[in-house]
Amino acid sequence: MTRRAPFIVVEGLDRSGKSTQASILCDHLTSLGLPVELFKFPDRRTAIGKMIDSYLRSESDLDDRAIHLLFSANRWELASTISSHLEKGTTIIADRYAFSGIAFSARKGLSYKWCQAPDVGLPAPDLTMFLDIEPDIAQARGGYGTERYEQEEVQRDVRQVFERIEKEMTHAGARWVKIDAGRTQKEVSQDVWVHVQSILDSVHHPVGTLW
Ligand code: T5A
Ligand code: NA
Repeated sequence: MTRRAPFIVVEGLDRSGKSTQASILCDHLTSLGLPVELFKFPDRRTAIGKMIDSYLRSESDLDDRAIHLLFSANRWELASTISSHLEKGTTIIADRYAFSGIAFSARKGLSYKWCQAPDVGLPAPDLTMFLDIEPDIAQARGGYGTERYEQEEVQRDVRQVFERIEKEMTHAGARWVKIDAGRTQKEVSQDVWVHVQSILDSVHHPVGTLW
């Protein structure tokens, strides 16, 4: 039987370097001959993703609950693809996941439990790496400020919700690590690799589910 592959999530505040690190990790695993697929949430290419993209670029407005459900639906669109890849031995890296969904919606005042509900049953990651950064350092990086949530005070609130998520996930036995993302790309990617290596051989059947 093919060994089930790990599901790795990279989370963090805006401009913490998630896409950069997810892609370095993907290249590293590929160079070792391991099959790997990179997913990015939101996936702006699907019909639902196009609505999300328009909302994020402030080209359209949506009720807070409606946009929350769209972000979740955008993950459900890919849920069975993720599970079947994992079962066939392909490692999945997700650049953001359901944790971003809770963090960005709960900061608007929606209840934490309500925010969790639509993602119940999604494939659960084997490892979540939270790239932590001071919002003012993130702001100094390229491109900040062009999209809806890219404001320092929003990011500070979001960071607080992520702290609650970390506590709850850790309490529930999930593997959640916080990485200081305010350092150089190389320092961060070295830490990422240490954490990934630590789970590569300890992934069990079947794929778990949130929450
Ligand atoms: N959202 C998302 C929700 O509200 N609900 C949800 O359910 C989900 C999934 C879009 C927004 O959607 C919200 C959260 C977001 O506000 P997105 O498409 O992931 O999410 O946003 P992006 O704009 O693509 O990505 P980010 O802004 O979050 O950036 P990354 O991926 O964290 O950072 P990255 O790697 O692109 O790097 C940013 C810049 O910094 C440089 C890079 O070269 C780049 O210029 N950089 C570094 N500079 C110095 N030192 C380092 N170590 C660096 N690493 C990268
Ligand atoms: Na990104």
